[in-house]
Amino acid sequence: MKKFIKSNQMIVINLAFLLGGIFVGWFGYDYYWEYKFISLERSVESEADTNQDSEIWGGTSILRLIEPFHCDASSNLSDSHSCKNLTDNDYTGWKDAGNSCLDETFTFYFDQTYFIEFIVVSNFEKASEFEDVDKIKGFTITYPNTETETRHFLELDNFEQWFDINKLVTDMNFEIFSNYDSPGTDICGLQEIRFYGKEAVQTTNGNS
Ligand SMILES: [Ca+2]
Ligand SMILES: [Ca+2]
Repeated sequence: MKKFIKSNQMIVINLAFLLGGIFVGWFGYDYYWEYKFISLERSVESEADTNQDSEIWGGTSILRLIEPFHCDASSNLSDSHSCKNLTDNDYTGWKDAGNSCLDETFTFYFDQTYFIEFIVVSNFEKASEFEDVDKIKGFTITYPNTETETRHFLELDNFEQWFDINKLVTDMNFEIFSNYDSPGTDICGLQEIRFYGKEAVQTTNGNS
């Protein structure tokens, strides 16, 4: 072995440098990415802190599904088609008493004030039910405690449709002003409205 090293001294030295280089390079690369990852984590953390400070409402609470405790509808086809079906997370839905949805309203009441970020509205998901009813097209939402009104339109499909709200809400009133009219029926329906938001906790915003 000694004889081999001696006679191939240059090759052995070069080989040693080469292996050493690969070793240093490998660990250096690892260390570099670990460093990048930790820096990234820190910057995300500090950004989250900044966001929390700048949010006046809902700064400490978590975005979640908010369920209204009560609703009223201007009409419903029967007790088994009431507006309660709009928030039961099931295929059941609300159906009106035969006005093709025009001028129909429903109001949802919450147990306290929430910061509602967005709502998700679904027509009947089951194709047979979807085909059977008139569908909502244009609707306004009013917020009785603020007298604000927003205007929205549903697409004619049975996928979930999202609408930004970003308002403090204690109750919400929906009024339908246009529809997608299916031939052969005057009954209009909707499967679900889900509300996502946070508890409206006013943070001290660093002023305490
Ligand atoms: Ca439902
Ligand atoms: Ca119709």
